[in-house]
Amino acid sequence: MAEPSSRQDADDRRFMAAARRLSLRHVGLTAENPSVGTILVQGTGAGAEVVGRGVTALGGRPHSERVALRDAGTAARGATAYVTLEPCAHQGRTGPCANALVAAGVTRVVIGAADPDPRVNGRGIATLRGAGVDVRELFEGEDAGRPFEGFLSRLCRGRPHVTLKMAISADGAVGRLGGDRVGVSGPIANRQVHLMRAGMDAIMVGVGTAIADDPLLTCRLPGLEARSPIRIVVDPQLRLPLGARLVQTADAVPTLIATTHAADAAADPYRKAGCGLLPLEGYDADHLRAMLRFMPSVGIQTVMVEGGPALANAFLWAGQVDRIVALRSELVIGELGIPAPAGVLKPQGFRLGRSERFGTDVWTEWERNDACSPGS
Ligand code: AOF
Ligand code: ZN
Repeated sequence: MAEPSSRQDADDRRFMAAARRLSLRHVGLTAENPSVGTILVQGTGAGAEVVGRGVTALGGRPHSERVALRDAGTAARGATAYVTLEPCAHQGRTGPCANALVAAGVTRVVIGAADPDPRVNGRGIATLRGAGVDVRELFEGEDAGRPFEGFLSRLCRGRPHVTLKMAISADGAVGRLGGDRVGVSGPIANRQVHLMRAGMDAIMVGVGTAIADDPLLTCRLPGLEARSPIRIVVDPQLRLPLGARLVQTADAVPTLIATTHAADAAADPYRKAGCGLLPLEGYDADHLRAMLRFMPSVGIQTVMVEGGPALANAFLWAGQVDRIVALRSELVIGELGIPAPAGVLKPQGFRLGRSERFGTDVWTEWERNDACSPGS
């Protein structure tokens, strides 16, 4: 394979970035399948023309390549395909995408990430190369695997991708003891949190937070209400009141309770109210890991842990956090402040990722050092 010229390299990065943006449209809406983007381009440089676009369809099928090929029709012949994940090589409900690209006459394929699915895992690339297609593996960039990090985590670690989000006051607190709920972060940052919720399969809180705050944990952005993720309350001893808003709205928004009493009669009233029960053997690191390993079987590949500090600490201790989102506000809570976990204030084993300002709050992301790689 020849090294790409600098003109070609610039085209490749430009169109891969475009394919990645396109793939974001269906994040969280393709079931266990990753949301992939494909862009078909004729020509290069100033003469480059996009002739087809595709994103993995709602529910996960058809795959993005097929959507893009259909969009392009005969214009796919001689085109370059930019695909954010290695085209598949297996006979699923539709034929392999690698073969479909070859059959359509695509002559060059630029791939944004390897597919660790054992049915693919390099076979898509081998099929393309075997048919004489020029393949470039462009497995780089901060965000290469981000649109399908849940899928990568399921395959590489056998558990969902876990984001721990905590809002922290200027004096290092996450709330106030006793009294009323304090809004640590402001309205602009809170809307970003709702947007993040919309892209998650599940959102999780500990029972202490569920009792203290009586939260709804839904996405309440106009037009995105239907994107509320599954809500999970970690409640080993079933302390969540049946009158809690989470239980009361379980018919409308899927709600799971992770408890050691999942199979007991004590869980029946929750079941009757529409909650699902997740088996949890206990509250130590091994039990949390086992709970997470169970989640992909119920369609959960991404989880946001929203607190409180006890659950956050349990996840950090168990080494089950992939991204920390620390939201620092200017609020001062004072002496009744509940201290933020040290592992969130000074993350160990994480590197600094994105940082943004929303209103007066600073949103900082930390990425696990040994994150699942899109190139493996
Ligand atoms: C692609 N393009 O847009 C996506 C792919 O059950 P199936 O047959 O739909 O296959 C699911 C697997 O296909 C999934 O685990 C992942 O490896 C790949 N997803 N592949 O060529 C796509 N979404
Ligand atoms: Zn495919």
